[in-house]
Formats: sequence, C-alpha cells, structure tokens
Amino acid sequence: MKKKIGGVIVEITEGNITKQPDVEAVVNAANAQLRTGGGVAGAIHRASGPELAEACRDFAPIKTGEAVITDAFDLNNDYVIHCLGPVYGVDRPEDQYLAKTYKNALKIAEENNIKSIAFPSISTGAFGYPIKQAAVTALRTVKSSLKDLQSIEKIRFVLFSRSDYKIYKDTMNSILNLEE
Ligand code: AR6
Repeated sequence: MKKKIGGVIVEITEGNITKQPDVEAVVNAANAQLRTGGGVAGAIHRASGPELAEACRDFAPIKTGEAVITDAFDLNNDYVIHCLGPVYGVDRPEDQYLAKTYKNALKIAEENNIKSIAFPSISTGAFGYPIKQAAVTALRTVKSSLKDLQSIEKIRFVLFSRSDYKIYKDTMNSILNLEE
C-alpha cells in the first residue's frame, strides 16, 4: 500500500528489513551499545557482516531517541541508520521518545542526502511497545515531518507479520487518509 503526499511516497509492506535492496538506507532498531542482538538488530548485523559492529563501536553508547549512521557493508543498501527506541513502560513518555526516534532517523537521512529509507516497527519487539500505539506514533511523526523533507522521496515501513501489516495499514488509512 502506498501514497504520494507532497512529493514523498509513504508505503507499507510485509517483509524483512534486510531484503529491501531498492532503498538507500535501512533503519536498525538497535540497542544502546549498537551490538548485534535479536530481532531487527540481529538480522541486520548478520546480513551486513562483522564490519558493521566495528563501524558502530565508535558511536556507542547512544541514548534513547538518538540515531547514528554507518555504511551497510554486505547489505544491499548504502547505509544503516541505527536508532534506539524507547523501552515500553520504562522510557516515559513513550510516545514522545518514539516520535523523537523517527524524527532523528529522518534527520540524519536528510543530512546524508538520502532519497529512500526503510523503517522496521521500532520498539514493538523486545522493547514491548504495543503495535497499535506504535503505528499511530510512527505514522503521525512521518506525516508531520513530510513538509520539512528535502532529499527523502520514499519512506517505507517494513512489517514482519501479516497482522502487523494490517495494523499499520488501518492506521495509515486513518492518519494519512490514504487509499489503496
Ligand atoms: N525485518 C523486519 N521486522 C522485523 C525483523 C526483520 N528481520 N525482525 C523482527 N522484526 P525488535 P525493538 C520486527 O525486537 O523492539 C534487539 O535485540 C519485530 O516483529 O527488533 O526496538 C536489539 O538488540 C517487531 O515488530 O526491536 C535491542 O536490544 C519490530 O521488528 C532490542 O531488540 C521490532 O522488534 C530492540 O527492541
């Protein structure tokens, strides 16, 4: 499902964040130490190779909401943007931290003149953020950021399951008032 809003394509797809060869940057739902872990971080580090952990070392640790950028090494992308989403129930108010995380990822993409970026659903795995609430904040934040984007032409959300995809789809329909 996709829609062009003010020159920017916003789309959602079901899939794997490591299998998005047509975007310049993929976003990692990282840990503070920027080490490999489970979920998205594990998949990205495995697909990118050991050089990714090396490249991350100088930037760690990062704080909740922050984002840093590295090469993507063996991934079929140019960059990985690593960001630290909030742990639900710990990093409060969670919606503000989650919005900050998306904003900082978009900001660093813009600073690097990136045209296309793919996000996973940050914080909704190990960090326990309820998917519906996270989808609302993710899509509201993207919507409010669209007017400020200069380089980004495409923003993709990659959802790992059919049910998460459906939740994002419904949320996108209500927040962005989109049609299929
Ligand atoms: N592609 C797309 N989405 C995925 C993939 C994938 N390959 N794998 C999982 N998801 P998580 P978090 C979904 O746990 O909640 C890590 O261990 C998953 O179903 O990756 O921000 C780090 O090291 C969920 O909806 O990220 C951190 O310690 C979403 O991606 C911690 O987990 C996010 O799940 C970060 O937790």
